[in-house]
Amino acid sequence: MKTVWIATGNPHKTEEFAAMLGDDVQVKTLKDLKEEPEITEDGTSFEENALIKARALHAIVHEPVMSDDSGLEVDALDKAPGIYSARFMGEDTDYTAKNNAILDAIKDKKGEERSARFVCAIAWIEEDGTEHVYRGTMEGYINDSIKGDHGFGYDPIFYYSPFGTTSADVDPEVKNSASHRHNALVQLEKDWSK
Ligand code: ITT
Repeated sequence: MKTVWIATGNPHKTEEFAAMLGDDVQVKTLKDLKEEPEITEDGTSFEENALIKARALHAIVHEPVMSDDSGLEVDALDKAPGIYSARFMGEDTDYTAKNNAILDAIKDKKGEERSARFVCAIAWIEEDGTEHVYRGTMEGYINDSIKGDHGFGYDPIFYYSPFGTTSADVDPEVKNSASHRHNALVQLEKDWSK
């Protein structure tokens, strides 16, 4: 059975990769290493950070590696939190506080002024070191309140028009069929199955 490593500690991401790669691929993550490497995400773009994570793991396992760097861009906040989405207000701050801070920061903005998007860069490094990077987005708005119990992170404040509600307020399969991660994975899948 083929093994693909995912350079992540985030179980939500691992689940989406595993579903896309199918049953004949064994998925391993940073959690399967004897010791997790310290990875400093000091790139200036989602793509750079995705490559930093994938290269760090590829240097250890020398097998195919994939990684995901993602986040929320709020246009009224100059695209913040962007690549700092996980670190915004501190890694250990809960998402109710982070989401409320964003709602508060743009409370005077209306309609189109509340535009935002989820962005996902996925890196794939083949066993021989060949590198690929893909970008997927999901365009929406910041809702006027927290809504929904599914998903993770910023889903409860991300209004997606085709859903008519937030990405936390629909079943995970529904979100995953339209998400930024899905849109990047679809591109990877085309090259993967070549
Ligand atoms: P790894 O680096 O270990 O993969 P991470 O969660 O730290 O996991 P990132 O550095 O890529 O990942 O940060 C992404 C953050 O962006 C994530 O923690 C969420 O806050 C947000 N985010 C990304 N995708 C999201 C989604 O589908 N729904 C809601 N929030 C999302």
